Amino acid sequence: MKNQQRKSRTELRRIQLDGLKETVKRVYENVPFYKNCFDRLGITPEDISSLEDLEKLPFTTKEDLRDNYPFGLLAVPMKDIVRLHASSGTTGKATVVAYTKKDIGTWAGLMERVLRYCGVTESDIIQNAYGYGLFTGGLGFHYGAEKLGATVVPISGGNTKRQINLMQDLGSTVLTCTPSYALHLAEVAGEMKVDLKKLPLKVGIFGAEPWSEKMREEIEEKLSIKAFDIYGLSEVMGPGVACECSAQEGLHIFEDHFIPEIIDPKTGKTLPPGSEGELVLTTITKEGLPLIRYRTRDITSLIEEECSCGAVHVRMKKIMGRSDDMLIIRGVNVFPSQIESVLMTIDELNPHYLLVINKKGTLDELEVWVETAHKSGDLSARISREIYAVLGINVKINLVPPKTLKRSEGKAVRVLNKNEAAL
Ligand code: DLL
Repeated sequence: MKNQQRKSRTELRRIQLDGLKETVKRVYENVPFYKNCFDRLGITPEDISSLEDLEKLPFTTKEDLRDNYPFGLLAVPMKDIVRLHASSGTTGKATVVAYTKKDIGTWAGLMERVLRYCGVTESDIIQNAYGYGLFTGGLGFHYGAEKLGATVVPISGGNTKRQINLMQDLGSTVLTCTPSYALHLAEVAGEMKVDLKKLPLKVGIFGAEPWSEKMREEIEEKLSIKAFDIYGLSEVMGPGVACECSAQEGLHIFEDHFIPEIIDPKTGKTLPPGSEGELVLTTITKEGLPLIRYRTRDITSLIEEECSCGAVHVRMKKIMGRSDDMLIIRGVNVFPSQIESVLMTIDELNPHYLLVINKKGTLDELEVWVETAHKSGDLSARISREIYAVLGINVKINLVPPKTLKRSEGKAVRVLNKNEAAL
């Protein structure tokens, strides 16, 4: 087994090198932006003769995509593009991503693989509650489900009561949506007196936003399912860049299509194996919008050891958050998902929270708004103690009645920066 895996990794590295060389040549010849970047660094495609040479190549950032909006980074003529998507872009202009027919086929193949990793078969009925439209979640899952031969219910996000009625009527066995929406569905089912545990639902595939292990437990308990984590981003493909296998000890990055690296987000230097840092991805099979060393801003680390599932693809740890979502509270770096982990250990709380940043003098103060059925001063003190014990920061707790905080149908908004809101 060990030998076999080593052989497969050698084979994988060969596939990666071929794909890398081809991609570098493709962008050099077809994308003026890359030609200019390479020329400035004095590199030509011939300089790439091993995977280690990847480090010589320039990074691509979201800024670069914005500067070349909408079609400046395409490596094929527009007539070869069959589909466009766009990433939401909460700040500034959205970015547009484009796919050739072959890219759509590759993506569907990756999503079929995701579904198989999560134990989904052609006999399953997949209720796809990711948003359909410019967001990649809905159509990404849709095409993968059809390629697998499962039955897909293209309900999209929202319409929560209808989701629950259909789930009962059709007997959906798989739910795909953001983890925050899965919790909202469970809550509304409760109001409708529908016992989700009695339904045939057995698997959920959740992603598009950070979610803690505690949130997984909560979802698995409330919906009586096994919950898998899926990762992806529009620029690189959409969902289907990485996903958990049955072992659920990290997400396998599909290395036959993407080469991962971990860098120090401040210096841009590649970090030693196992270090935590920013995930950088290079696409090696894409035609329409190939990207060299794309800086995802997502913080994780790679797990180099072999996985018990037998797959050769390297794993990454669950994404804690994005470097641009990281809060710095009195010098301590905190991701919203770390606060979520603490909140979800406290039985009296509902799994709905909002972090509010306030400037007090020159220092940032963090308020944690969280829902609870029982409002008591003692509880606030306890939560704040637990957060201090785990994260070493003092926060102000604001307990609010159930159903006060806004529910999400897609990606949840977890942080409100009052300093920015006031500008
Ligand atoms: O969210 C693609 C997707 C759809 C992934 C459905 C999974 C399921 P974007 O809208 O471009 O694409 O957002 C990408 O979302 O850089 C991460 O910051 C975050 N993200 C995606 N999946 C996860 C995850 C889709 N499993 C951005 N855990 C990424 C944590 C995630 N963050």
